[in-house]
Parts: sequence; structure tokens; C-alpha cells
Amino acid sequence: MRLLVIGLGQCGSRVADQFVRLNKRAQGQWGVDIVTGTFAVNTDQTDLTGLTHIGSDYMHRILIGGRKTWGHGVGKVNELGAELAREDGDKVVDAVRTAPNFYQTHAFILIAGAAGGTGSGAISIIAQMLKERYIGKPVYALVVLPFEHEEMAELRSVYNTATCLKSIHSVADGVFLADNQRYVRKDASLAMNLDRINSAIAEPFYDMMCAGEVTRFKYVGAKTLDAGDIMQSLDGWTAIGTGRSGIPRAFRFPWELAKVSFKEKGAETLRAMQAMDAAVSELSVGCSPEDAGRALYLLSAPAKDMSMDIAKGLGDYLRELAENAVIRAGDFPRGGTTVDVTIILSQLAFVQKIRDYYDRATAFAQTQKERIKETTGRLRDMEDAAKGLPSLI
Ligand SMILES: Nc1nc2c(ncn2[C@@H]2O[C@H](COP(=O)(O)OP(=O)(O)OP(=O)(O)O)[C@@H](O)[C@H]2O)c(=O)[nH]1
Ligand SMILES: [Mg+2]
Repeated sequence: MRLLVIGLGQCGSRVADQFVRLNKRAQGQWGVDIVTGTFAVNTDQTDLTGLTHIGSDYMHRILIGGRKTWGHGVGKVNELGAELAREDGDKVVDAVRTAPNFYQTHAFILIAGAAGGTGSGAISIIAQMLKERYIGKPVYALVVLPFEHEEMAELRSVYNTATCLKSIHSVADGVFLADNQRYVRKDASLAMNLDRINSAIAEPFYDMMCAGEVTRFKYVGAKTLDAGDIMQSLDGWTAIGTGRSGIPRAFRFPWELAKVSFKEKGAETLRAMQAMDAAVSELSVGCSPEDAGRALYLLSAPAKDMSMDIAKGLGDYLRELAENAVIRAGDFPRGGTTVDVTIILSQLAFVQKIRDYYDRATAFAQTQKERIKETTGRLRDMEDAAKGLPSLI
């Protein structure tokens, strides 16, 4: 599957930067492109300068709202992020068409951190503009949820997250959720290492995007996962994850290879199951597989470590976990020394985190309203006290 990637705000641009890296890997490994173009959009000039892989010209790093913010960002006010995107969004919509492989794009993916101002506000506006301009091309979103400490310190982060989620869900064809906090939990040393988190967020897309593009016959799967399968599997709230298990390579004499024992065959199936288990526990956001309406898995492994038995075993297993989902599957006999399983759970009917953001943000909005009313009242009192005085202007 070939995606055109647009990163919005600091977080979104940096994660988008990782997709360029994935594309370079795909070019090196397979000689194919999985990304047709990558763009970074921000109200903050400095953040745009700090990217590594995205083209450094103004057509790839797009400054919006420059006249209003002087290139200094919107300071976490996502309403302003949305307003500037509405005014300057044409720049983005026009720029993407300049991507040399634009017409080979299967879908757009827009990326943003939900808790900030620029990306959080702009993502749904730009998504809507792209949908209107490029009718028929799906627009997906990858939304990064804040760390716990940010939610604790600043209710505005929760409010931004909630309004961003509500808006993007109403326009995008599918919303991948990536919870920053989950990447920290997996590996505490990541806490201060956003680069590694960004790489972990992008990684699960790699095999999934390569599988359908790799055309060298040897590597084409018995059941290739193409862009159509992926698009059919995406709708609404979505989680993605990948899991791996290593293949022990004991030395064998060639005449022994023919008689892989029954026990070893069992071990192969078990390895694939383990990889699937890992993928489920590594999902990008906490959710229950039984809440998914659609699910997809991809088995990537050396051809000789794949078989109908294994594929069937995985399918049965996922069916048990995601009993309400329409399940699609594919295999990618890509060589290597590991068995990897990528899972997408989509059309999620319930995600606890989102529900919590909505509840907390609604309460926050209410208290803000009361606070503004109170402040206005007190200001008026003070002005009243000065009524009898002359003014110098
Ligand atoms: N995973 C990840 N999260 C990030 C990164 N940079 C910022 N964030 C998170 O994104 C949220 C803040 O969004 P930013 O992208 O910094 O904000 P912005 O869109 O640039 O908006 P303003 O700076 O307010 O104009 C917070 O929850 C951060 O933890 C990053 O490189 N990787
Ligand atoms: Mg910023």
C-alpha cells in the first residue's frame, strides 16, 4: 500500500519523518516505494527546521499562519490551529499534488499529536479539505495521545485531545490511535526518547505497506495483502500492533530437512501464535479485540516457516479474540530470521481512553465557562468602582 504522508505540528511532523525512513528501507530492501510523498505542516518555523528526512524545501515543509503567529506556533490553542489551517490549508492541498508519485497514492495519512495546538486543530480541517479536493481517495489519521503526566499537569491537554478526536473521527475514513504512554510502559528508557517512540509508532506499518507492493515473484504471498484489503479493514477507531518471535536456526544436514518432526511443526505454529500474542499486547492503544468490527492480520516470515496450517491456526486464534469482527488476512514470505505478525483492529465500538477524554473535557469546558463568568463579573465590579473618576484618554 502506498501512502501520502502529511505530518501536522511538531509531533505529527516528526512521526511523518519516520515514514520517510521506512520508505528508504523499502527501497533498499525491495526496490519499491511505500510512500509517495511526505509533507510537514506547522505554524512554528523552528520545528520545521528540526526535521531530518523530509525534503527541506518550502513545498515539503509548509508554514501556515505565518502572518498571524510570526512563525512562533499557536501555544496549545487548538481552535487557533484549526483557524489557521482553514485560512492556509490550500497551501497543503496544492503542495501534495506536486509529489512525483501522487497519482500512485492509494490513500492519505495525516499525523498529529492530539494534545498540542497546531496539529490537534489542523488535522481535521486538512482532512476535510483533502476529501473535498481528491474525491475517492481515503484519508486516514494517525493521532498520538498524550503522556499521562501531561494530562495530569494540564487539563487543556485533555480538552485539546477530546476535541481533536471528536473532529477527526467525523471526517477521516479511519483513525489510528497511538498512545504515547503505552510506549513508555513497554520500555521505561523510552520516557525521554521521543525519537524512539516515533520509530515504534511507525514500525508496525512497514510490513503491512510492503506486502502488497513487493512484486518479485519469490516474495509474493499465497494470499497477498493488497491496498484494497487494508482499506476494507479500516473504519473509525483503529489500533495497530506488531509482534515478533525469533526462529532458532539449528544446523541441519540436508537429508534431515525433509523430516521435520511433528513436534517441530507444532513449534512453528506456536511461534506464529506467540508473535500474534505479542502483537495484541503491543497494540498502539489499549482496547479489547472483541470490540472490533473489522480485523486484519499479516504473517511475515520465511516461506518455509509458513504453511496453510499456521495461517489457519492464526485465523482461528484471532477469531476467538475478535469474535465480532470481519477478519481479513495475508501472508508475506519475505525471508529473514523472524516470524512477525501485524494486526489491525478497526471499527472499535469502545475505547476506554477516548471515553475518559470526552468525560473529562466536558467537565473542563463547564468549569471554564463558570470561571469566565465569575471573572467577568469581578472585572465589571472593579470598573464600576472607577465610574466616578475622569479618564485620561
Ligand atoms: N510521540 C511523540 N509525541 C510528541 C512528539 N512531540 C510532541 N509530542 C506530543 O504531542 C503533544 C503536543 O503536540 P505538539 O505536536 O508538540 O504540538 P503542535 O501541534 O506543534 O502545536 P503547538 O506547538 O501548540 O502549536 C504532546 O502530547 C506531546 O507529548 C514527538 O516527537 N513524538
Ligand atoms: Mg509546536
